[in-house]
Amino acid sequence: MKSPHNLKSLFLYGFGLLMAAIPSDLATAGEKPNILVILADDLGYGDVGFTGAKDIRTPNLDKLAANGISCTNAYVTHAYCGPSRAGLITGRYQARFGLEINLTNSPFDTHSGLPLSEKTFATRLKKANYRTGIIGKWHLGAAPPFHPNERGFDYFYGFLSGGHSYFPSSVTTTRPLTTPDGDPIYTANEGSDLPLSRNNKNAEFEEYLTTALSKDAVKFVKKGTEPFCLYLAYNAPHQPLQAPEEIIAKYSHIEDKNRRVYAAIIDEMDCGIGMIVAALKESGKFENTLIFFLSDNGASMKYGKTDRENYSSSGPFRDGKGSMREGGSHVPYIVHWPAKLKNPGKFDGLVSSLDIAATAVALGGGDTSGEKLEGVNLIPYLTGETTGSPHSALFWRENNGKAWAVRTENSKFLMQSNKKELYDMSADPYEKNNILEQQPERRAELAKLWNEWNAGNKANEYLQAEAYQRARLKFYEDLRKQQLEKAAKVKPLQID
Ligand SMILES: [Ca+2]
Repeated sequence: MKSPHNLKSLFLYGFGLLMAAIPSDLATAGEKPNILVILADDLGYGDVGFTGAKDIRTPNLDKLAANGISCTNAYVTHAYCGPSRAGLITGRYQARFGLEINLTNSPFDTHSGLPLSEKTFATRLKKANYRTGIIGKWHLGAAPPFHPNERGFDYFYGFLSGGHSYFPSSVTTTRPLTTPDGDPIYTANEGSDLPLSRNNKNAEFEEYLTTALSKDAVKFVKKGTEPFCLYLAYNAPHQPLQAPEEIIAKYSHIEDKNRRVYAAIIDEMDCGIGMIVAALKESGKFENTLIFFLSDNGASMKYGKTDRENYSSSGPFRDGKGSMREGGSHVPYIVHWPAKLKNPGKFDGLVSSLDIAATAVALGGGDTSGEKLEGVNLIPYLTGETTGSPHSALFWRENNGKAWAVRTENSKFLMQSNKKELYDMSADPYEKNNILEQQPERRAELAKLWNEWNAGNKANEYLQAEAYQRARLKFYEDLRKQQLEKAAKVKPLQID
């Protein structure tokens, strides 16, 4: 800032300093915004109206995008579920605390969950008297110490595992370990057919899951007058491909049967979001509720192949879930807050899922103790008060660096399947022309940024859920075999 040269500017300068000294939370004293974070699961970049979908209808999301800010260069911190959620909920790169895999869904594994050294944004806001809730998918450890109620959430309705079936009829309380043919079942989604929970108890589950979650969110946002923070983590449109017949019928114009169901799953999520918006309006809370909407990773498709696992679309981007290319982590991202974001539009600076915690904690006057938040309060950027990009660079690292990426506003350098790629993101945002050989200086600059970032990271400390479950089932199988062998050797008992 230049120093003032006359009396008038001195006055303005002094006034500016005074204003700058007032924390943003005091500026809205008594009116802290409600925070609503809506997370979709495996939603493809191109599968909502506001990012270009023509065959899937999302009028409620499109309205939020049109009346809020649609961030066009927004990313999650990992190209698949668990680590992405760990980054989002803590506001810190998950490699800082060694979490680079999907955690086990086992309620008996007290060693696998979001590290207790980390604080969630709910923990931080709860200290500022927010009423906090999570509805939907947790996926950050299923054993008691990691339960959402222990991680800053006053309220929980949903499931602890990485996925869930959509219809109540799929729920079972028996846990088959083999198929009817006797093949062992090793599934990463163990828990997907368990009953839903409300806090620590089994809860009702009587209708299509997305609708049940939306209705519960409606109740949550309507309740009370204190500020709330709700993390609504839909499992939609993650597999399994299940949707109500009457919604699927709305998509008869889609030829592909699977995409028709996929469209219906998204449709039902959009309807739910419409219900929640209506509830916020009815209770007079809509104006001062800051809504984020994004997906936890890109479109679910078989990596490196063109066939799409759930018939989702990454829009213009290459690849999908799991990839270091744009389709893996470049996500639809809305920020909507009528009270403050008065000029709707698009924002093209680099935005991260890490920014949700930073923004919420800054606005809510939340607790900032403990590990440092790595995101940025987006609001000054979105109002235009601050110009430029919230981040100069964003980083990715998978499985101790077997794949990695760094993106600046103009460039991206990545490695996966042992191949490196370099792109000019200004001229080539869809990563079509690898310029690795032509631009060694650009490559060196990006490598330097990534190495500096990575110096603060830890090696992954956890076992991938599927590997963990396979080992666990084998452990029980082996014990069982030993016991059967032992039993076979026991001589018939004779009493006298
Ligand atoms: Ca996901």
